Amino acid sequence: MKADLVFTGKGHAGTQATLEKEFAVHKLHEAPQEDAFLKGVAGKVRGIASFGHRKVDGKLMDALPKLEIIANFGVGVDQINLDDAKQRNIIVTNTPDVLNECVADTALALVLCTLRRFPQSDAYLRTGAWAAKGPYPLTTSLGGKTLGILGLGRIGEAIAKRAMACGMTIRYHNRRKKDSPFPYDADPVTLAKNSDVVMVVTPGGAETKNLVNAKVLDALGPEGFLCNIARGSVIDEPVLLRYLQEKKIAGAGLDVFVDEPKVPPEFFKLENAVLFPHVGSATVETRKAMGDLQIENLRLHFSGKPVKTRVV
Ligand code: 8YV
Repeated sequence: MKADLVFTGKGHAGTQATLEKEFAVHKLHEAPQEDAFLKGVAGKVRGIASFGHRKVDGKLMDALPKLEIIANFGVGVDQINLDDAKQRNIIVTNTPDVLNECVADTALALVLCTLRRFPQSDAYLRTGAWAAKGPYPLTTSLGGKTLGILGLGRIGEAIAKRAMACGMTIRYHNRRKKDSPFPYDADPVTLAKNSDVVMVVTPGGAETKNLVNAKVLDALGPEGFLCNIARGSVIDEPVLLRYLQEKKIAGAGLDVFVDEPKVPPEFFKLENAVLFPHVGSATVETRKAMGDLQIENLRLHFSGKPVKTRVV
């Protein structure tokens, strides 16, 4: 007998195809009427495979009283209410580590593109400006600059390694000081003050909401750059937009936004921002590895074994 699973969104095609072969899958995101859908499957669903931004909260958990496990596609689990899961003894898994290198590659690309303005210089050539106006204006080097990592975990360490290869110096802030060779700053404002580029790598969720606010951007200053590979919610987005418009910081490189895939169109007009459509982990290899880990956790759980990467 196949165990019954709910998908919360459209996600990685190969992963979803495998899950559909091995489990009896019910697609919440395709239901014309969520309440009726949930009532129809409530008696049998034992697992959720979470894809995308759909909230998985106590209300959804209570609508599925036989729920045992929520397996997330992704390392970030901010769309899942972990306290609600814990209270109900529901296991939550994620997909850590397999995406570290790819996300760190994207983070370094953001730094390179933001400081060196490579996307803008590509557009300069394509629109004929090189021939018409002469060379692209000079930009600024990575070498000799300080990268302040806000959230030095495994992804942050992989970013540090790459940035050091470009001649950057590393410092960091975490809630707790780590056993790390890099200098520690006690709060985000001090980190921003001591850095040329701040890279946000914290988890999302309530605890980090608007952690990067006007005070942090003031400390970064008009020569400073901000990059975000974490979650849009960590930065006060309207404040960041204003600081970029008014050139109160030098520039920003953003892979994540508050209300994805919607990005405030005012960002599109900025010459001093580089915008990626949340491609941090988006390679064929890494997305397959993430899906394989999500599937493995579900297989292990439903064959009575402990899961591999448990969050709660
Ligand atoms: C993915 C991510 O974009 O792992 C995460 O937390 O943000 C990314 O790797 C996302 O999970 C795909 O839906």
